[in-house]
Amino acid sequence: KVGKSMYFNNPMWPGEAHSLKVEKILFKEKSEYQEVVVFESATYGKVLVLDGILQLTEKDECAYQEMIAHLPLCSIESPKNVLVVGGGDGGVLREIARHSSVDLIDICEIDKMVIDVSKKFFPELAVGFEDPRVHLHVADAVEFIRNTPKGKYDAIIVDSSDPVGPAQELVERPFFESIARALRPGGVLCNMAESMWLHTHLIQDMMTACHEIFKGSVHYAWASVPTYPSGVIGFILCSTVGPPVDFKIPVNPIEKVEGALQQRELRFYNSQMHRAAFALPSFVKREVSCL
Ligand code: AAT
Repeated sequence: KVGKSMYFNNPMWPGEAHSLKVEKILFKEKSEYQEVVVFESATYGKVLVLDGILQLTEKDECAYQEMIAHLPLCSIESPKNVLVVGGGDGGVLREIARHSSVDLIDICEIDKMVIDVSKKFFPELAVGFEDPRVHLHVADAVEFIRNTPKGKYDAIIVDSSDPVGPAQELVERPFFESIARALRPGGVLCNMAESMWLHTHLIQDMMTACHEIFKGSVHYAWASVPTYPSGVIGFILCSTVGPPVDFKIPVNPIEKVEGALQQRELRFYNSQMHRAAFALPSFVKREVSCL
């Protein structure tokens, strides 16, 4: 409501709601897939909401986008071909573009309205689309990955919404199987993987599937993002069989990149944060069996 707060409650986090004070609603429309809302908040800048779930705020988007992009890309030498699933706001593209070794950045986002809205209201994220290496595919990622040639990508980043609505299939086995096929030997996946405080069962299911499908390494990492439910977000990092990948050691540190691509300073990611992201609380180690 205008002048009041917007509450975010969802069956994904029953019994709790999160809220931000609304200064002004800037956009509200239903796309073919979901309800898209943008509002100006009192303390976190502009906010993007899809189907009543907060996707990003201007204040803390850096933490999520920088970590989901640089955790995988700094873990391998000279990544060249990268695919983003979801991520229609462009923030992850902006981060990938910092890597000068990258030649091709494909993005597969299902909802054109998210892209248009980001270009209008979130230019600091949508700037990612301006990089000439970016190729946009407006399509369902499940279909897109199924039709991707085997071994095409060095890295795939799944920046998708929570598994309700159009992203439901993105946490299921067949999707992980087609991702593993689309990666080259020793290629890497970084998948948004919810909150360790709220979703240990979902994390367990995703980790089990990934262990069976990706025969290289599989790890869980996390970062603080204050406006996501419970204030943290996790990532599953996997590699396919091939040259071994030790995700905990950033062999391709981003700090060494200089010049135009670094015009916007990194706000959250650095090599220490990379290493720290893999340290897990004892209860998570106990409750998620394959960590
Ligand atoms: N960059 C941070 C915001 C996101 S956006 C997630 C995107 O995934 C949305 O734009 C949505 O339209 C897109 N998406 C959902 N399903 C599909 C699909 N099947 N194929 C392609 N794109 C899809 C993520 C925020 C995470 C929130 C954590 N609580």
